Amino acid sequence: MRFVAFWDIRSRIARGVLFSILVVMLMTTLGACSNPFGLWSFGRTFETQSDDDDPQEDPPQEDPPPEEPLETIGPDIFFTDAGGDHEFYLAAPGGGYVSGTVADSGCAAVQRGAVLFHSNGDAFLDVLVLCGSDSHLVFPGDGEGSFGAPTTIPSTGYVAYDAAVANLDQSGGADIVLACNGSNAILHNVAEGSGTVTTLPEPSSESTSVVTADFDLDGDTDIFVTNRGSGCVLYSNNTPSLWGYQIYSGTAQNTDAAVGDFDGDDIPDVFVTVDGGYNEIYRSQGAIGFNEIDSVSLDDSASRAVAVGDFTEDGNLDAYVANFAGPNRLYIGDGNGSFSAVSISNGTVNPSYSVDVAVADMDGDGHLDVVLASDGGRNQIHYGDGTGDFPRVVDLSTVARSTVAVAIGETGAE
Ligand SMILES: [Ca+2]
Ligand SMILES: [Ca+2]
Ligand SMILES: [Ca+2]
Ligand SMILES: [Ca+2]
Repeated sequence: MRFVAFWDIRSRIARGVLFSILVVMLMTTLGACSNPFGLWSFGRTFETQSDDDDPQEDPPQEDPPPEEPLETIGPDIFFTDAGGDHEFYLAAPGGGYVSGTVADSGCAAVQRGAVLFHSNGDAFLDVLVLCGSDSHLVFPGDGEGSFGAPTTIPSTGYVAYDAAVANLDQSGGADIVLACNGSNAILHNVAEGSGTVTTLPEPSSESTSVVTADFDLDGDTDIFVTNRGSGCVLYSNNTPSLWGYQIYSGTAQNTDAAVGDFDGDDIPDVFVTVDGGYNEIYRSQGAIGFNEIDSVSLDDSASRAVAVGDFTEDGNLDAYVANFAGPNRLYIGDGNGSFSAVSISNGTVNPSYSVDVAVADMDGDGHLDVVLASDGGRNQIHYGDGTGDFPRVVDLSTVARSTVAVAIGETGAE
């Protein structure tokens, strides 16, 4: 047993020595490697060391992108004020408006018209303010929201209540049509300073507004005037200075007009507002003039102005009517010359007193909005939602105004 035990012991010793030798050999072999476990930690450590400890390896810091100038949204707004402090709202970058006033100390009897047009050959829109029977004022815009000292254009001697700009004589630049209490007139090539005046045939008095279009489809621009003293008048253009006219037997007390093809025959028609009666549609048949005058369905009280557009986004023109008394009204066109009317709230601040209206997408959301001029309330924007409703109302002026007209346009460089 001892012998067996001796060899057993030696055998155990031998196995222990052999195991030790193997371990030493293994450690020696492993020691030849840098660090077998470092293969796992290498990557992590590299990344960390590279980011934290070695600035030479930092990726270059990119400069922030240069700031793009914020685009303005929507046109600028000019309100003509009977008190002579006209309001101007310059569309601000990114939305909203910056307000200013254009003092008018030289206009004794500010009338309704507000017209933005190019009067002096530069790239910026200027504004025409009508001054009764005195010389009218043209404030030159600088494209940045300021208007310089006014120049004048001569009066024809009659009180001018409205104006429109068009190239009526097919020569030079813009001509101005004046709707007057007295003879209506064309001032030719105002920007060129021609000074030529054409007096239009005067079949009526108390003209209140004027619009232009090629109503008889002969290729030149004709004139349509509303009157308080009679029905409306179509002046047919027989250039350069001969003008025929036709007076229509529609309701008197007409206050404003807006042009659109309401019945889909590609001939321009006219929506006419009436102060204290049914508003009317004059439907042109082309060469033979307006052979149909239709009253629209509701009797608005004191309709003062109208602007047209497809507020319901169904492809048919609608008409937004500004009423001095009672709520404004949206006349929803059916595309065949007929309308159904819905009342529009003027908002909580300005329940009434609307005297003029302009239409555009003022906030760039794709839906038409209206800018309302108020004589006795605050001037406002009513933002449309594309269904014929105007759920968002924003006051522009902070106090009640004595506004008589509104004009909108891009007054900056074009
Ligand atoms: Ca014509
Ligand atoms: Ca038509
Ligand atoms: Ca529509
Ligand atoms: Ca809009």
